[in-house]
Amino acid sequence: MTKRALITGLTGQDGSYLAELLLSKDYEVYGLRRRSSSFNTGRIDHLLNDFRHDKNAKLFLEYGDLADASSLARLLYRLHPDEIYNLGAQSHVHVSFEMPEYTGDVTGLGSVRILEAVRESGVRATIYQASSSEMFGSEPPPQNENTPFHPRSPYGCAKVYAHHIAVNYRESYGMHVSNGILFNHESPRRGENFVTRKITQAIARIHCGLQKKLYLGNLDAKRDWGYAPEYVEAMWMMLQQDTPDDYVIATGETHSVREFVIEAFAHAGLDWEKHVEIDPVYYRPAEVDNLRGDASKARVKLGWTPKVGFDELVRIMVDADIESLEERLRRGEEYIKSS
Ligand code: NAP
Ligand code: G4F
Repeated sequence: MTKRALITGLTGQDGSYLAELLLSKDYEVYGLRRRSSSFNTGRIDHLLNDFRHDKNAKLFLEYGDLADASSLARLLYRLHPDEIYNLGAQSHVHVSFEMPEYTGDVTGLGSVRILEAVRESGVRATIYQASSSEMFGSEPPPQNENTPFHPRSPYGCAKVYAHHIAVNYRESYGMHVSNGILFNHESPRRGENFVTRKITQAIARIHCGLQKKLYLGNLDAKRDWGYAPEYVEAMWMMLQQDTPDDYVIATGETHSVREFVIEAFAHAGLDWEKHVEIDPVYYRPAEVDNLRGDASKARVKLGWTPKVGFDELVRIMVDADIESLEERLRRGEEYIKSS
């Protein structure tokens, strides 16, 4: 029988790749869409177009919001999904310092609203909660499932709450809820204000003569960066297990922001030192200095291993941004901006 999945955060980076994965497995996919004054479906328009005017459509968008419990409950009663992926969040760490309460509401309480809607409706779904390596904060690497949490941002604190409440619902009500503690994962669909994509988009603009300078914050922070399409496979694998559990998903390698900059500019044949400047506006009140995950448990129990390494990830992102900008310029869509 066709399986039905509900994804919150469908319009984000991970939601779009997960939808592709589930559609390729013949799922019926329902996604939460926030009301917005402008279109927010750019990452999934190619999928929606596939189903335009198709009576056998398998991808559906539903208005709702993680801050609005009644919209979530209504969806659960109506859809009865087999699998729920809670990916929706105010996911930007720096922004969370400016909007701590909102971040706590959506990223933290949003998870308990989903869990309560499942419990109240009696839907027997397996549930994925998007936990984060940001929860480890200042704990030294390598971080695994037994590493204590020491969040360093309102976002990290909200994710710790969401993580613990997921475990609590598993233990209290026997619900099949799994936490994926994912380390940073990137792609050409990464949000434009996360550091990797900010760098690769700027490189494309510099390459095309539209920009001269790129302003960044802390170049010394280290992250364990993987490739997003591989990480959504791990989410799906978690929900196919007989018993729910928590898993770290990571590459096991760490690189500084400076290394990402050097590698990315070199790939485009540019001298980074001529273009990159530091602007303290991008420093955070508290920083997470060094993340490197140990995903042994996922390798053994799920059979999940990452394939795309750091250099390849950088190349994929730089090439995609240059190609996409050149195409837009050919079509005359890009207007000249200088920085
Ligand atoms: P993203 O690109 O920022 O996408 C976030 C999604 O959440 C978007 O679809 C967004 O909708 C939606 N959203 C925001 N506020 C919402 C609200 N109030 N109600 C409903 N939906 C809302 O994030 P991502 O990189 O795909 O990450 C997916 C999840 O994994 C997030 O929970 C993130 O915190 C977590 N995570 C990410 C990483 C990573 O490295 N990418 C690592 C660990 C954990 P709009 O499109 O309308 O903005
Ligand atoms: O790309 P970032 O904004 O990602 P960050 O803070 O690691 O958070 C991402 O990964 C988490 C998993 O660990 C997710 F849970 C979260 O949702 C998000 O996807 O920043 C990476 C590093 C930071 O140390 C930051 O200080 O890059 C440094 N950085 C330096 N200059 C910058 C900049 N970050 C941003 N966004 N913009 C800069 O100009």
